[in-house]
Amino acid sequence: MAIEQLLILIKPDGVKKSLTGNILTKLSEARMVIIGAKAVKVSKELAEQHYYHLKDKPFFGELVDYIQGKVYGEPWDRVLAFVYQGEDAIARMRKIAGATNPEEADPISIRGAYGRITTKGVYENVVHCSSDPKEAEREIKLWFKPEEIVNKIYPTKEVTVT
Ligand code: DAT
Repeated sequence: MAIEQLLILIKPDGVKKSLTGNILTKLSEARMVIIGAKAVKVSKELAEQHYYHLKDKPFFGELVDYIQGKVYGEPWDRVLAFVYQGEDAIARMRKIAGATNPEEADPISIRGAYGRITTKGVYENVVHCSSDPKEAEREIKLWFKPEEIVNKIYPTKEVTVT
């Protein structure tokens, strides 16, 4: 089994709804190690780079505004960013996060429990969760400087959580 790292973002809707504690509790069920954590006021450039793969979608502009927290304004216009590490971390964390569409997500997943679709059709799905190892590597580099990551043990050594 592979030791993986991934980026998790608690998006501005999660911050505004005071869901940080609930989300971290649900994620902790996977027994992963947090190796990076910070609050980020997201620039347009960072938002566009993060969602570059969706740039041709009709909802791209709204998505960029959403991750920047523009609809919420101060003091909710920020995300909480985490790098988690653990065995099969990506698949396991995506299961806890739930499907991208909050209306299709398992009701006990984070997105199923707390997400919604706005009247403009944007999925406000509370968290971002890297989808595969390549994306995870790109996203971690985009959101974190190397010195902000603690004990980066990649890809061979296992971390034991007791
Ligand atoms: P994920 O975040 O599950 O990896 P993604 O990268 O394809 O999914 O999508 C990024 C975000 O874009 C997602 O969190 C919500 C939004 N989104 C995706 N598909 C959408 C759609 N069809 N309509 C509205 N928003 C969508």
